[in-house]
Amino acid sequence: GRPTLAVVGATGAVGTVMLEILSQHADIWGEIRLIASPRSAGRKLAVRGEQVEVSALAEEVFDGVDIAMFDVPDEVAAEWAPIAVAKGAVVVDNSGAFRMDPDVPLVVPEVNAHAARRRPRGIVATPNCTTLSMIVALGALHAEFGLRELVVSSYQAVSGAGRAGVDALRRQLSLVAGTDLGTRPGDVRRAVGDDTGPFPEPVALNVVPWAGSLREDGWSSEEMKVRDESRKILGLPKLPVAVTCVRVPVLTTHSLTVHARFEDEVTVEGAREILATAPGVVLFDNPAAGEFPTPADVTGTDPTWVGRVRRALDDPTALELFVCGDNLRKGSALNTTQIAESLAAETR
Ligand code: 11C
Repeated sequence: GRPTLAVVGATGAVGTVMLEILSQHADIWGEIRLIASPRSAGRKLAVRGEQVEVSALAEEVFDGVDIAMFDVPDEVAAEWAPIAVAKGAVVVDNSGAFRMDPDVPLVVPEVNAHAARRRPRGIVATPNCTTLSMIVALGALHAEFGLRELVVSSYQAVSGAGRAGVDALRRQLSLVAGTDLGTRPGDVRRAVGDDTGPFPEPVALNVVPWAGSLREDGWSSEEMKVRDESRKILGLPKLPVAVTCVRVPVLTTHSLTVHARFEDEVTVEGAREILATAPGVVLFDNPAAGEFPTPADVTGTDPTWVGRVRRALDDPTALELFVCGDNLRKGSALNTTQIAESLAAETR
């Protein structure tokens, strides 16, 4: 029979998109079991056109499960993924708990699908949404040109911080809408008030150079993830990576500016050819016609969109790119689902 799938964290921002994607790929799974915190147990959610009741996370919900997709906080994944594995499931985990474990592959199917085969802990990890929003395009360029260095800035959507992030921006937008706020010192901050949700500063009418928690020497956890995860996925453990992560008032779709340096001289024509043909990448780059990717167009789509492809003016081995990816689709739910579906194909 067809394999049984568990979706752990089914009610979150990413879980919701997982259920949409599962509904579009209806013929892969037998039973789909929805699991969430006890707070959400008993709720009914639509998947494949049917209402399915959400079960509370507990050992017995993994009985008979072949594959479990997890989208829960790190500490919940750290505790419960091994329990699901002990019950016989393979876990595809979207948290940060296992990504850098040498015995857990960190997989982006377009870049390193083969890595999923060696999974001694029974867990396959899927990267952070910021890493994922650029890595398919960079993987394609790396395969051809050999990546030597990355310098990246992100423009991250609030849904990266889940429903709480979306709620915070919506609430703040309603507080500043239709005003002339933004012209006097501190006026946006006063209008938004002290409750800035999961962000350290107001995010409406603002740009916040921070995501995640404080790490050593002033780096943020999000910046360290982009560096560590990119190195692991690309198999370049010493790749120099400089990252600045920035939150912007966008609901969905992370954007990044990328300066990528390669082994030898590159041409824009060569890069465009690779990007135009790489699976999972859309080249949308015609500034003369006003064509470059923006979150307004990218949201709700699957690929990584690339525009503004230029050769660095002062370094013939480097390219400048602007990249956008839907952080809830390829950035998390879609990548997780793709991995789970390839594992399902193995079990047949
Ligand atoms: C954000 N990328 O946009 C983060 C959230 O390691 O999966 C995802 C954190 C993670 O806030």
